Amino acid sequence: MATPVEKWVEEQARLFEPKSIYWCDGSEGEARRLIEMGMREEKIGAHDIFRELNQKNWPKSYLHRSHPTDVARTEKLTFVCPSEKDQAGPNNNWMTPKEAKALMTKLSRGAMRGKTMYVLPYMMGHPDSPYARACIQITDVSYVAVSMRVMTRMGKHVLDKIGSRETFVKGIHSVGDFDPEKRFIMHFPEEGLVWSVGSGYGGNALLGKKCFALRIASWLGLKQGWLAEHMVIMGIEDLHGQVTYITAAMPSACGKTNLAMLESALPEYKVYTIGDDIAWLNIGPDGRLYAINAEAGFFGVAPGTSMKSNPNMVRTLKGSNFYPTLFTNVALNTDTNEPWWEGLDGSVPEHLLDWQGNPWSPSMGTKAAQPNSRFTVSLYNCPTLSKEFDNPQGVPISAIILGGRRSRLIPLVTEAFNWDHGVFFGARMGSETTAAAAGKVGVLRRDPFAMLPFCGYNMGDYFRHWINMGKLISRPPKIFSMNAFRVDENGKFMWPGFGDNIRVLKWVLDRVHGRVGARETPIGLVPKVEDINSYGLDVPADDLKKLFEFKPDEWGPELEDIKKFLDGFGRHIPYEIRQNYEDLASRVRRS
Ligand code: OXD
Ligand code: MN
Repeated sequence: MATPVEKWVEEQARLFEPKSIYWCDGSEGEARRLIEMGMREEKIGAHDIFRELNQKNWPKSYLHRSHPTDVARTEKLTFVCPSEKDQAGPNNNWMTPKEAKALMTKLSRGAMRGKTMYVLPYMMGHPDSPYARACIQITDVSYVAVSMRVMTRMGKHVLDKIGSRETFVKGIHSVGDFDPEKRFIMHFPEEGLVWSVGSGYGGNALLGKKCFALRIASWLGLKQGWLAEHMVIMGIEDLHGQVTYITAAMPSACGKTNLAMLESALPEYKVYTIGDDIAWLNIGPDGRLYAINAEAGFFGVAPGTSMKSNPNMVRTLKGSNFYPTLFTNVALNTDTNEPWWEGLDGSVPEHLLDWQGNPWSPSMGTKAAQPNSRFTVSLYNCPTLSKEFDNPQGVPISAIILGGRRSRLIPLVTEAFNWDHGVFFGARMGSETTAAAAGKVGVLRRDPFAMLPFCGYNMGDYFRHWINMGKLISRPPKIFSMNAFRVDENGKFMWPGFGDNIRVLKWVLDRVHGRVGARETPIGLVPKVEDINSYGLDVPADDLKKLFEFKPDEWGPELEDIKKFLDGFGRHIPYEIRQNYEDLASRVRRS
């Protein structure tokens, strides 16, 4: 008798009408076959799906060029569709589930004619973890099938795990004809279903990632008492040999991946990577907060990645891979058949094709690599991978860092007075925009907990959920805000960032373990300058002081803006957040 998964797949096949159905087993041989097919049989426009790159310098690496209109997440076309609009909140686009399904059915009918429908059984989280989820995605493009194999734990074992259960997570994906007018990413949280048509871009097409592990999972977390967060997970070994685990939330393209695998500027400190994008946080048997990485790969921004900014990522990409590594929309050095992007080490190669495959030279004034060009690479290839990565229980979290890109105002690091104050830090978080999402670059956007594009329900209720979680965790992590992007009067960054960020993390650890005091300001606790390890640091003493400066006049407009933003959630904003706002406003007034 057909299993629930088989029945569901047959139902999809009746709608999409593919020429064949291929069930992926997640094996290495299969990934090779899919890549071969992508190099020979499938195309997007004029381009093959995959092009083999220089295997000597970039083992198992392939280039993928997307449809030119399909280069980033499209938030305007992303909908969360619970039964009631109020459940989705002002932070999400919403349609009734009935309307959304009718639209998607229309767009999906016959959309795989002449194509293969790939069936991908995969886990988010380690298969033995009590927190992991078994999922099935269908797709009509080998690029997505291979990417999912890198980014998740894919294999036949998932089918055994689901067995006769009806409750697996469902993902329906078709690239359609890439028409942006017919592109929609729909979420049905009540059914654990994502339905995405018209885009092959990672955030829209690898449905285990943003769509399930953040939007749908955050909804599940609300119902079940856990948190699905847009966070790095890392361990930091201090000079005493003690490893402390932290998570950090930052909006897209704010250096989150660099932080996750930072090469420490302080030789007695070492960083171990567990994840760079998605943390699932559950209260463990001992009442502490435990984090697992829902993913098994990195889907990182290529431009700016270099031996200076992130040497461990360059090592990850160039390492001898077990899994394939995919480069999407980077430029190509035609002399050496190597990938290239702005910011990579060395000089600009002489003969380059841009991300769309056209001859390129610096005089053209355009970027050779698409600014949101990406790499997809296995975490198992990462030299700093923590030995706890595969621990099904996850790691206990001692600190949560909330970061962002703010040229003024926000100190390099600030500790919250308590959990609720920390949740307020998260609620008022903002960042200047980058190229990771379609839209204007460089404007301030409030992005609470870096979850605005990813929270699958009303964000006011999300703040309430965070406040409530604090009451349930017996030893809650300390909460900090961080901003490595403050500039001086001349617009120059005052903090070197990258490997020097370990100095900030060291202070965080010192606070967690009660080793140093702090200076109280109206916005929270900041370091005493002498407690920041400045051995070998190239920052003038005056700038160091300025990095922790609180300027009351700058906070007037900021407070107004925060109020306007929070008011948008109306009665959903918890009392504790309003109170923290009032307290901050009165401390600023008195200062
Ligand atoms: C990502 C994002 O791709 O946040 O991780 O946009
Ligand atoms: Mn992200």
